[in-house]
Amino acid sequence: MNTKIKETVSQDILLKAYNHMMLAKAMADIYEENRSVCKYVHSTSRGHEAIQLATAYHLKKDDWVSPYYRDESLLLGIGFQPYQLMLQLLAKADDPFSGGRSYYSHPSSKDGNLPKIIHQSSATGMQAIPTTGVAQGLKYLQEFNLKTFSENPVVVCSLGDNSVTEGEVSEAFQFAALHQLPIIFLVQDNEWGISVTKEEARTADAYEFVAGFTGLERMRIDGTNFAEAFEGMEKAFDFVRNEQKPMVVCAKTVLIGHHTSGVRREFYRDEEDLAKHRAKDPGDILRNILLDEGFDEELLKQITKKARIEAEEAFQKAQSAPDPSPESVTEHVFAPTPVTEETGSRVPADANAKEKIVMVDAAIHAIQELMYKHPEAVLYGQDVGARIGGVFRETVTLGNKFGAKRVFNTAIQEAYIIGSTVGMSAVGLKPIVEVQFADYIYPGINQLITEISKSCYLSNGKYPVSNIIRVPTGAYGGGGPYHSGSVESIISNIKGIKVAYPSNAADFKGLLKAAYYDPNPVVMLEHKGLYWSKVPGTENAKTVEPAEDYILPFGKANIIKEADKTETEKGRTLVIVTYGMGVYWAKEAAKSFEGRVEIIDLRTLVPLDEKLVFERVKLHGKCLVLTEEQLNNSFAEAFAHRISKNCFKYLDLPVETMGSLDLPAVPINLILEKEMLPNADKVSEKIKEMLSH
Ligand SMILES: Cc1ncc(C[n+]2csc(CCOP(=O)(O)OP(=O)(O)O)c2C)c(N)n1
Ligand SMILES: [Mg+2]
Repeated sequence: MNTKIKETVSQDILLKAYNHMMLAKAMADIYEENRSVCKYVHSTSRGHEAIQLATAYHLKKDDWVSPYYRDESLLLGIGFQPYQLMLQLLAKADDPFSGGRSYYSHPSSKDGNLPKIIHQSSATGMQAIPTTGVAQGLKYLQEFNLKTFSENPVVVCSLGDNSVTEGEVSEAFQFAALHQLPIIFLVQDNEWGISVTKEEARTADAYEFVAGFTGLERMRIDGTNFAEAFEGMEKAFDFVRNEQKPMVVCAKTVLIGHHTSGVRREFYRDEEDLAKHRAKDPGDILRNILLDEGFDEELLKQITKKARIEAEEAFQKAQSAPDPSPESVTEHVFAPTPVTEETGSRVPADANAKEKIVMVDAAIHAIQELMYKHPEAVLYGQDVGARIGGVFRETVTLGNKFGAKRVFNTAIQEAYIIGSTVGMSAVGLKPIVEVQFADYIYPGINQLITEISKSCYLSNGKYPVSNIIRVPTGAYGGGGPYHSGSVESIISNIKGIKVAYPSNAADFKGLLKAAYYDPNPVVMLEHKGLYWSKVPGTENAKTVEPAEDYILPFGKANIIKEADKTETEKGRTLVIVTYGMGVYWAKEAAKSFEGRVEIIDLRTLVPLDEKLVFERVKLHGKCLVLTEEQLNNSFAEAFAHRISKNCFKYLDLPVETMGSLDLPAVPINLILEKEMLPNADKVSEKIKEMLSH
């Protein structure tokens, strides 16, 4: 008898684990025996069962967990039924996680009785930042008493050994350590990353690797021995739950199954390696523990038999479950927003409000009003804190007003800044974050595409990510190649993200309010040249400040300047469709063509007010789409094509486009910059050419 085990792990738990292990094994066997039925790629947990169950049994309903794609045992352990998991295996309509959209063991759950699970992508390591964002959010909820928990919640982020070498994982470790977040990073180390060996991938395992992250506790566990793993995880959970501090648990496991159903072990593993791994089968180890504990061999046989029957029945039932309907394919790209109408006072009646404000102040005032009203609003990014209030002073005064817990600086970690909003949003907070320059959004684009944009769709509507990502953008006179770029084509090409591009203070304030109440992710592109109307010709970016209640829905373009009706009737007018700085170039250029130019400011690029644009293009028969971006393969070109297709019969000319020269960057020299970018004169030339047809 192993008294040590008896003291710490009850026999009930040992038996429960054996049941679950046999169930996981039976499921894996059945999938292998039915490869033609299980046609979608899947991984199983064979070899990893012990550490996964040991983790699962410590998770409580207020906890959060991000299971890895190999974590089916963890899912069984927290209470999902084989039938539910198999619905995802076979991509059926009732798959509780994704409605038949994602792979096996890619869960997301809001079930009130179980630990919560945010959307899980397949990108190895990329879950570390969103999951750390959950821990960041839970800490904030508790600090501000926005939610009370009977026990401190714990977050678990499950990772494979090979995913730890991804750069983003270090951003998560860094943030969790620095802010002392209640998270366990569970690394399941089977020493393989598909066919890449540990020798090819790393100089140290996760335990050694994290030694330099001061404040990140660490522990090693034999993840194949359930009793040891249970004891270890008990310590880890106790520590994180009570101390509210982060920890890395490095659990050694073996890989007994295939990497996936498609990438099979015999492709890259020899018998010697397989035998070494099989010798530590967690099922066999637990069986021996149970026999040591005095359990009857016959009982263990019965458990195995029962598990097989249960798994077979679930598999039969799952096969006959209905497939998703074809129409469901377009559901849940976005969650519905409550903001659909322009409401409130854009131009308040009182005299004081008559003074015009610059766009950057509209941003600050809008955020301030929101933060006073909503304690769940949090603002963070590089240099946005009280000390400087943003390198463009675009958050100035906010740090002092709301304190360092609600407005704070981060390290230079664009992936973390953007990706953490997934977790913050999941726990009910509203993160407003900032990337310092559009040119530096690229390290964060992975999170935007891989995690944020797909979360609502692949969780079948359960986890839309509600955030605002502020991105100062565009050229403003000698800013140079890494501080003048535009990114709207890249951002608006990501499905599942909304994109605003305001051109003046009033629009900015109204759109920021709409973004706040929108349950979906929003990128606010904020032109640096318009922030203070310092660039000549942009004075009209200043407006009277709308009242606090003013809100401007996305997807409503604005006719900034109308053409003369009589000129239009004669077929002598054109419409310029533009946004951001383009609005001011167009306005200036239009001055030389009195009554003959209409200007539409799109205000948001996603959603896009195609209806208004098509209507006006049909009326004028001539259209120029004007952008600051390099033109080839741009948003502007794509939109011009859609305008052509929809308005073809009404056009006098092909839809024209104008943008920057197709160069890799905006050069710093002012002469070169001017040569590259559009301006009012260039637009004027274009108008002349188009109107002369
Ligand atoms: C970002 C990313 N790159 C590559 C892949 C393809 N891929 C899937 S699993 C895997 C190996 C992961 O190894 P590890 O994290 O150790 O997990 P294990 O399969 O060993 O449990 C790779 C490279 C991916 N899913 N995501
Ligand atoms: Mg591995």
